[in-house]
Amino acid sequence: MCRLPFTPKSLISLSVPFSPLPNSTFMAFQSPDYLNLDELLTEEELLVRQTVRDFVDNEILPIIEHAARAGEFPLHLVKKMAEIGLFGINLPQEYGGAGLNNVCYGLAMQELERGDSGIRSFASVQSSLVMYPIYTYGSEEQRQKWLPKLAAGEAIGCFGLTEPDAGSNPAGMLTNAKRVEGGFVLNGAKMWITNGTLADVAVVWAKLDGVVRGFLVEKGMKGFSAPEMKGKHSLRASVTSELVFQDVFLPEENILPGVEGLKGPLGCLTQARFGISWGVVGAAMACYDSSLNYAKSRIQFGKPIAGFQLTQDKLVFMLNEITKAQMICWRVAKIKDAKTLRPQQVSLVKRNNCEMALTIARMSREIHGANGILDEYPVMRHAANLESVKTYEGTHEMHTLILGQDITGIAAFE
Ligand code: TGC
Ligand code: FAD
Repeated sequence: MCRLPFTPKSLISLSVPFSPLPNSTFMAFQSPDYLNLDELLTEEELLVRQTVRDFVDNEILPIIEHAARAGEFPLHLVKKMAEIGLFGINLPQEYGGAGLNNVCYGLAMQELERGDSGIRSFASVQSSLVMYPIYTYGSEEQRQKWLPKLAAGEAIGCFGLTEPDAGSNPAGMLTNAKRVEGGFVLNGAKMWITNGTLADVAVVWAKLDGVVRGFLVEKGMKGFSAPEMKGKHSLRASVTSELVFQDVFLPEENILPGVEGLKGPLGCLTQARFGISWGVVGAAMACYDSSLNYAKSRIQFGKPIAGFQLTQDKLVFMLNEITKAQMICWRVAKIKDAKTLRPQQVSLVKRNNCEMALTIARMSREIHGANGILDEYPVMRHAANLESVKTYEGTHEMHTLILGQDITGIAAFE
């Protein structure tokens, strides 16, 4: 049964462990829609967006600055996100997903990231990087064991691809598995893994006889640890971890049987990059909304700064870029729903939209002047977060090279 949409009222009564900040961003959010793009959305899609928008207003915005300042992921949100169906939105209902289309998935990510990139990251990883590979490459037993729990927020997952010496080039990974009686022994380390310390199950990519394979590593397995990485200035409300494997024994049933080679993890990245492309539009919208309100109320030289041509130039640039980003997101979702999407098309949107959102966040900080560095406004948090979002799931340069290869036929990675 599809749980989206929920009744927003039911959420208002839920308690929050962080005390809410009096936040100027709490002014009712005005979603920019200059070209009436809402006319392209179905009633169901609009309802999903409104549902997640209400969730962000009621549950995320009141506590997010505290969480980011404390450097803590607000764990109490996991069950609530599950209650409104945010995990596995576009996966089949038989395993606990919401069975909705990719426009719904994108709009949900957009709204979540209007709240915070770290919260969207949690949902992206759970849905696209953990539930997706278990659904797509897993055995029926693996699906039954993990998908309903992950959808319900009763289990948390993470995705381990990046290593200390293999970031943009995952083919260079050193983590390896060896066959032993009854299963495999895993050795190696992963780094920069979202949700790692929290995870009950880690989807880990390692070489078996020189070929990349996916393994399910479970919390508590002997020889497996997941220390949290500290000291981030970005995505502070998200847990980022190392994964360390020292002779970890994995039973035979913990290998993902349905895929071999780098196309396994890269196929998951296509799903997550799609969600990110929408997500960053939400962060950009938050910055634009705050900038417009601020510019209209901040008086200098006897008039609102919104009345200066240089400020208007910035605001128009923001609106223009957001409008283009909304349009390419919608189009890519339609191609994805038609099942004709090529990964390179996702690279175009991820590359464009991350760059767009980061530029807008920086510009928004300028419009807010000194106030822009305060956590009374969301812009510095978004700007800092977007530095990570532009880097993970393939850096801007990697997506340039993917597209360069696609249009010229010549690879320029090496
Ligand atoms: P290459 O030879 O190009 O490809 C190997 C095989 O994979 C296929 N393939 C894809 N399949 C599905 N989706 C994609 N996006 C695909 N890209 C490639 C390809 O057709 C081939 O298949 P086959 O059948 O011929 O074997 O591989 P390469 O080693 O040359 O690598 C290419 C490159 C550099 C583009 C790739 O390695 C890459 O994308 N690097 C960037 C690494 C990256 O994005 N890492 C992300 C880590 S996870 C993360 O950041 C999560 S953050 C989560 C959060 O908090 O939100
Ligand atoms: P490098 O690959 O070392 O690149 C450094 C610089 O060199 C970049 O600018 C890059 O574009 C450039 N460069 C590299 N190669 C080339 C080339 N051939 N041509 C031109 N320029 C090049 N990974 C996971 O597996 N799971 C996760 O859950 C996860 N979560 C993350 C969360 C956060 C907060 C962050 C910051 C990262 C996360 N990552 C995760 C890792 C992320 O995917 C990598 O950081 C990213 O792929 C880049 O790798 P790197 O940092 O090693 O940079």
